[in-house]
Amino acid sequence: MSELARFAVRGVIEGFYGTPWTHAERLDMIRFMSRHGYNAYFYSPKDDLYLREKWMEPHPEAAFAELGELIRAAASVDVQFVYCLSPGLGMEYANGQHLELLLDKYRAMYDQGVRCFGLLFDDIPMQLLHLSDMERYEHLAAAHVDVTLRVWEAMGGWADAVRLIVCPTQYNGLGKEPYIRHLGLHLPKEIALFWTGRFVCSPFLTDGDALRFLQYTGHKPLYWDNYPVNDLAMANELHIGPLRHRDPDLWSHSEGYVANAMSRPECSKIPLITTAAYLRDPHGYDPHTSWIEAVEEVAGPKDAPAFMRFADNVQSSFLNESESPALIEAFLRFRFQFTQGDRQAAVRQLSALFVEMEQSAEQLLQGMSNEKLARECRPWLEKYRHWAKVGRSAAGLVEAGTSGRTTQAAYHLLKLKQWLKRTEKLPQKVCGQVMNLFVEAVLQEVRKAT
Ligand code: LTM
Repeated sequence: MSELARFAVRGVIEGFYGTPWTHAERLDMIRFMSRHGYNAYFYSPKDDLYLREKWMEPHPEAAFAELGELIRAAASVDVQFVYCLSPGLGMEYANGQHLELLLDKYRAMYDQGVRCFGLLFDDIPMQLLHLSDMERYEHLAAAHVDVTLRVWEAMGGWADAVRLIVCPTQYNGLGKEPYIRHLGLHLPKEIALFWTGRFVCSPFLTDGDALRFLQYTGHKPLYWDNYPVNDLAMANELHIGPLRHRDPDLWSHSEGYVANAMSRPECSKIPLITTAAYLRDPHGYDPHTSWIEAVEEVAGPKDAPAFMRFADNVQSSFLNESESPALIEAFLRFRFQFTQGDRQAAVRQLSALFVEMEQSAEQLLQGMSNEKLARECRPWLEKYRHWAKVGRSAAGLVEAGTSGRTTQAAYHLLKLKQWLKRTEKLPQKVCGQVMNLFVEAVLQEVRKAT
């Protein structure tokens, strides 16, 4: 790896909607991040009311004390603690008192040792909301520039130098949209701009797009990558697959890279380890190799093989369309052998596949050494176990059907339908459509035969 091929900011943002991490989870995550070469933790859980809806109010005493502890813990392992506020839902940008309240809130954290701040305007309406603002500003971008510059100016008067990062309301696209262009062209380069790439969840982040963003806005983007986050519409997906499709020279065209994590911190560690590998050596990064290493580390050596079998069926996301690749391969082998070769051997292998699937699910559900990982994955592991039951019934049906044992075949058919009904009620995304398609093919054969 070249010494220079390195992202300046290598961050994780607690920036999701949903249950925020606990204090203990944050402390653990900060130590984990430091071990893996991350250098910035962004505190911005959408559901901490005191960052967003109640941004004007001070944090309750206990929460404030915990934030202090986090700031010190981060500093002790060379991780920058970035304190982010999202005032856009209630702030009158033209209101001097509101600005004072915002600065007071930042200042309280500065006094605790924070030297890097986020001013986040994501997920608010694109229009000005208050009459006073409509009278003073031409549009939302003008208001955001004004308030950012006033915050920046005030921070400039503090004894120590600080860094300010802004998340624009329009944080994805090409960079040439009027709002983001106005923001970029009116804010000094020292103020970094978050950008999620072309989309909210961008399947690809490319050098070309980063260069165009610079050209349009005058700023290199600071990537806010919405992976592995799985909030809102993605809540049934478990994003434990490896990071993919981020160009290897992005580090030189950006201010840095920040991964938005899942509300499940232990699960997040798997993709975050792969992301750390990418950030460390973007040219040498191999998603699959890094993924195996990550599972080994988080699940532990005893459970890693079973966990890998499970994980293969929950890796699909906007980064990776491939569903259950190992299962697909096994089904293709089965079909070939069943139609062209030794039918009995084909059925035996199919049965063994589902027995192993069920055993893996049981092992992970009942006795994983990383209990926290098991707890966080439980709904997906349950669905995986259900699919194994469906598969076992299907294999039993094929086996009995091909050897002419009709009573047993009828029994397995009944079981298959029962398990299928139960499985389809579980909303978690496991195996995508692969198991459904397999079962449909089996049922079609049954229909033909009867
Ligand atoms: O992406 C940004 C800048 N903001 C929000 C995040 O808080 C949220 O976690 C992601 C994923 O749903 N999408 C957003 O719009």
